Order: sequence, then C-alpha cells, then structure tokens
Amino acid sequence: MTRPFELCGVPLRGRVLNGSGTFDAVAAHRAFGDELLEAFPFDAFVSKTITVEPREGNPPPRLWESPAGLINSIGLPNKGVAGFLREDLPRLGELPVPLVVSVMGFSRGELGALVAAAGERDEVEMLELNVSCPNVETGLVMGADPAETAAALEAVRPLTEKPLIVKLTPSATDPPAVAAAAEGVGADAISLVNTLRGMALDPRTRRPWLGAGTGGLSGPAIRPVALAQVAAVAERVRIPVIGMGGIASGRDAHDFLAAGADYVAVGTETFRDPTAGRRIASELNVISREERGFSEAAVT
Ligand code: RRO
Repeated sequence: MTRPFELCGVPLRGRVLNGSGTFDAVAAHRAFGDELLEAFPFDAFVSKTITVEPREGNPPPRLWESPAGLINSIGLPNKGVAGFLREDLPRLGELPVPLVVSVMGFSRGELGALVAAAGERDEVEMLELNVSCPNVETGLVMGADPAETAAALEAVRPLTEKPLIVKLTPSATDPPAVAAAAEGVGADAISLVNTLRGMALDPRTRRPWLGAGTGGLSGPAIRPVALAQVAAVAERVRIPVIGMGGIASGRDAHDFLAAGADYVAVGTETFRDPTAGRRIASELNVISREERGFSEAAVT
C-alpha cells in the first residue's frame, strides 16, 4: 500500500482521519467483520478519549439531534487507562492504519501518567491531548488558556518521544494563541475543533433534555465556526493542522484544506454513514484531480 502523506513523521495513505469518539472501531469490526479492515474508512484512527480512572459517563439521555447538528453529553465513559491498554489496545493495534490514542487528564500529573503509559506501547503511533476539560488543581479549562495549555504540555513533553497532537476547544477566547503556545513548548500538531457547548430543552417539560444539562454541538451546524478557527490557527502555526467540524462531503474537506488544514477529520457524519470517511476521501481526490487539471491547463 502506498503512503504518500506523512503526519509528524508517520506515513499515511491519505488525509482523512476520524474525530475522536465518533467511531468505535472494535464494535465496527465485530459488526462488519474483516471487510471493515479491508476497506477501513480512515487513513489514521483516533481512539475515544481515555482517562486514568474508569468512568461510567453521564446519565442518559446523552444525545439530541438539532437542525444540522448533534448535541452529545457522553461524559467520557471508558475503562480507564489500565483497562484500555489491556483490553482495547491490542484490538486497535490490528487496524490497518496508524493509531492515535486520545487522552484527557484532570491534572498535569494525570495527563503525564496517561502520556507515559500509552506512549510506551508499540501499537500507539501518536497521542492526542484532549484539553477540553478543567484542571482540578487550577480550576481552569486546560485548553481555554495559552499559559495553562503550555504548562500542561511542558509537563508531559519529556515523557514520550511520540508525536503529541493538541486538540483545541473552540470555546477558547483566542484559539490561535492557544495553538501557538502549544507549538512553542513542543506540540507536533494541532487538531480542531472539539464541540461547542449547547443545550436543548425537553419539549414537554421545558427542562434540559440531556442528562448532564448541556452538551457539545457538532455536525454541519458548526462548520463555518470550525472553518474560521482552522483558518486562523493555520495562519498562526507552522506545525500540521488537522481540521474538523461538520465535514460531510469532499467539498467540505476541500474547504478545510483550502483554509490551511493539512489533514481533515470526520466525526458526526460517520454516525449517519460509517463509511463516510472513504466516500469523503474519494470525493476529495476527484476535486483535487480536477483542480490540478485546471492549474495545468492554465500554464499550458
Ligand atoms: O465524552 C464526551 O462527552 C465528549 C468528549 Br470527551 C469530547 O471531547 N467532546 C465531546 O463532544 N464529548
């Protein structure tokens, strides 16, 4: 298989990843069998975010469909790092594409423990730091503030030689400043955007529908916001940018690349169509070929 692309030194066959937490590759393998591995929908696979301790997740309901969007309040259900490394990682390591493990710590120490434990496993090619959470020691959302992000990254950078991708929250006042701070202390790539905080009311009771009260909005509804943030971040940093937020077609993906992203990720669209990653990649290839044809025609 040819791997003409390269992200942080890791060869990739294409430019379409999944958004963390939007595709359960282990369950999909169980459901679709080895056919899934033969036509895997993404060029690298990003795991659901894991934490140090196991978590049950938020009380139901956890999802609300809004016009052109989805609000989730899943609440990080996961087996904890020990359970993940023991039970899930060997299966994820069988996927035919490089594996990125997404981690979230509620303190710099927790983040460090996750980076060190996942980083030493051979199955793991890269780590993504999901910084959309409060640091319980400082009370600040790690990714909301450039200094807080830099301090978190500085603490964990010496703990692994594997590439570290920082996944930004769109709720930061100045996402490019957060990205630049991360780059300044050794981040290898930036991914954005995570979901935007939203709320829906139960039409009968007028009380919040989601068990957790609020959740994260994703899907085409946030695409223009994501595109603007990706453009601003790509303008500011030299490290690769992975853009996401409502990408549902090759044209959408192409827009993110044109705005400065080096790679794209597909999330909410895969809930509707688990093979969306492949479809979007092939639509993107057609658009890129057409574009090359136009520019060649222009010089001849
Ligand atoms: O698990 C979640 O509820 C969740 C996470 Br960790 C995240 O990063 N973004 C999101 O929309 N939901």
